[in-house]
Amino acid sequence: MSSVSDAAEIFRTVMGRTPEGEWVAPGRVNVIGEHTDHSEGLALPIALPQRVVVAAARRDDRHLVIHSAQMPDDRRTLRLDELEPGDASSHRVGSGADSPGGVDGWAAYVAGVAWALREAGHHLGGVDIVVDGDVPQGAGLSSSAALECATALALRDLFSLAVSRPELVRLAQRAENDFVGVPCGILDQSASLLATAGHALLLDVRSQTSEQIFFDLAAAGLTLLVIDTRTVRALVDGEYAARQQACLRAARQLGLPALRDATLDDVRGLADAELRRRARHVVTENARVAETAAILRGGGGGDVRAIGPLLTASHISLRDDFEVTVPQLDVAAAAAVAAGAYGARMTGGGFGGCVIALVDEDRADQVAVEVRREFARLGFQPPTHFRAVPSPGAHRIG
Ligand code: GAF
Repeated sequence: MSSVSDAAEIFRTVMGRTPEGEWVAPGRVNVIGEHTDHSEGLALPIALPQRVVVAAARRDDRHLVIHSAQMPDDRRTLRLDELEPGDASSHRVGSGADSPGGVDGWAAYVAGVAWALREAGHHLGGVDIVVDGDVPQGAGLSSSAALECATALALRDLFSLAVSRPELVRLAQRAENDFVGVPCGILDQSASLLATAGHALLLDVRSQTSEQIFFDLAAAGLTLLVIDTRTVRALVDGEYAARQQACLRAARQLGLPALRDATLDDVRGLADAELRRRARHVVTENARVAETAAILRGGGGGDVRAIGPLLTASHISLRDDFEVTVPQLDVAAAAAVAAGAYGARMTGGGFGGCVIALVDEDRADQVAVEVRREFARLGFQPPTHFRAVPSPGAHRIG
């Protein structure tokens, strides 16, 4: 994979001119608050240093030309005015080598943002876009949201659109929900556009407000280890939607607007055992986010290590109540804790992807080695790891 700083150079090569600018948007890990966003709840993500970069320049016509450094043979040329969700072939220009496919796969995330902006009444023109990046794909680190958010910021700046970041968050989510067809909540786009360096973003989905909470693990001699189990995950396979629907159903049966409003007493009153488990996860997870935020703000005597047990409790709840883990995630979390992590949990939508572990900085590599050893013992493919440093949200770099 090429370095993200190559995007402008690739643009010059493939588009034959200089881009007007470059914009980056990060992937994320969610520290805690999983599967709460679709119940109007709380979440606490950080932005990662891994990011998507978009180099772009306006065109004289109304075409959207998109090239990906990762998929160089898959350049798309689309008609801006004909972008519509659901019909992958209708917006192609011609049928030559320039337009080998409709808006499916990676290009739909870019085209979807243009569509969502257009639908919201913003005036766009044609644009050449080159996409590059180093957010691992399919690892639950929000490479898709990063692509949407970098595109959104680029289009806003290029066409001087009067649209705030919170509006861009909603438009990027709309692109994913209604154009790409993935029923995600608003967590990932919020993290990518609203997070700031050195902070975790406390997101309150109901009130659509957020708070930057100082998150300086290094000062406490700690680090957040990300262990990529390299198990495939996809939100499109129906399990995500099934969980979302279960939460809506549980809220409806309780006569509440959303599970955000439920108490554990309410949950006990649900007749169906599976719905009870799903709802219990959401209710307890929201409480864990609030507790984590209080500790990080200094309410726990200032010791960040105190969030460890909350992370582990979150994982257990996602495993037993929400049932979105897979053996690799469970093994990685348990092995990290056994190796000395203060707490560990899966992060993201689940069904594969990554685990985060709160560890002493000087133990981090050893914890990774021990997780790897446990994977080898069980015949799982070797995991990879890196340290998550709370990084800036989407911004222009050139
Ligand atoms: C995925 C979704 F895209 C988010 O909206 C969120 O629901 C997350 O899974 C689970 O917390 O990343």
